[in-house]
Amino acid sequence: MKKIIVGIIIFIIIIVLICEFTPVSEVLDNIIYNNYVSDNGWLYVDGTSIKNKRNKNFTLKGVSSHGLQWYSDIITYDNLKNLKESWNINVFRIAMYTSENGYISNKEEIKNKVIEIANNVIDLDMYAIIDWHILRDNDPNTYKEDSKEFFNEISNLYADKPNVIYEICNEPNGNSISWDKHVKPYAEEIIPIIRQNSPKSLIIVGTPTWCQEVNAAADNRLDFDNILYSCHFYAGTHGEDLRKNVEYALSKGAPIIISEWGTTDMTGNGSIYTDKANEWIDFLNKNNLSWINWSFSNKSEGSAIILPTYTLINEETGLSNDFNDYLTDSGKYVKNLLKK
Ligand code: IDC
Repeated sequence: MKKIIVGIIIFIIIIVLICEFTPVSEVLDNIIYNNYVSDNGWLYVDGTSIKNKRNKNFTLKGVSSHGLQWYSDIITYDNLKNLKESWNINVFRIAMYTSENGYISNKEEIKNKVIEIANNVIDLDMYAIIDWHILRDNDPNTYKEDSKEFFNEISNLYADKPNVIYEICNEPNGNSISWDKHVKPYAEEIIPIIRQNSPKSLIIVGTPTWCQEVNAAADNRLDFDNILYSCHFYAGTHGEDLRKNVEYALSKGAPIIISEWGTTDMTGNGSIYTDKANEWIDFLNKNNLSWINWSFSNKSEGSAIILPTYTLINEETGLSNDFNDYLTDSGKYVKNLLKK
């Protein structure tokens, strides 16, 4: 009896201490509900915020795959479960490159990888972003017909899954590619196809100049609900100017998501910029922006989360099979952010 009373008192003290720092409703919410799809359901956009099915603000935080054509082997069910349990991610982004030997040149195999990973993410009760990862192909209209076909099939497959979020063009880029003339018209064709199958799904739309022109999107918004415009940054390259663009977009009422960011410069390689990344993270926290880090891969490059020495056959070699034992500087930094 005595033990129970002491236990209750300690519990109350802990709750009171937590409440000192966070609004009570938020604390209660975190105790009662989980941070995953079962308790948050279909997400929707309200003003510039993402909200859950209980109409509370919701933040997606997680990591992105590298190109599926190169680094999909390590995206196993066990590793995704590990990311959920030891990193607290609630979203995993599936980066399906269109060019560079990606989807366009190997449709069936790459599509099957997307489906396999998405199914695992869904089984694990997390959100999955299916990313049509344009990059070297500059203009989302380059493979527009393929995009229509792909999103029609995928949104039909996942029509009743609140887990799945569609990102319809990673990073439009190139001097001649503009929001008004290229990206917006493309989005106006793709969004209705997805929504016809899955009316409530969240859709992320990339902005020109590798997702830096959120201001252009904010000045000429899409006429659909539940759209997020994406901003991407690499801490070593992008700073105050890009944050100003985001602030401008938010001030105009455009909802923003950081669907990709890296701790390095924009090449994805080299050392990590901790101080500059910290400035960004403060900014994201202040504005309650959702983010996804690049990349969950073991490629030998600074932005990769895992060292190249990690492989899946370690059980046979007697070495650890837990990727947490092979984190790069970037991996350690990002894990720490997610654990907070
Ligand atoms: C980079 C990868 C690199 C790969 C290259 C292919 O890190 O290993 O060789 O793509 O083109 C982006 C892109 C993302 C880039 C990343 C780093 O969305 O695909 O990945 N980056 O350059 N935008 C800004 C940076």
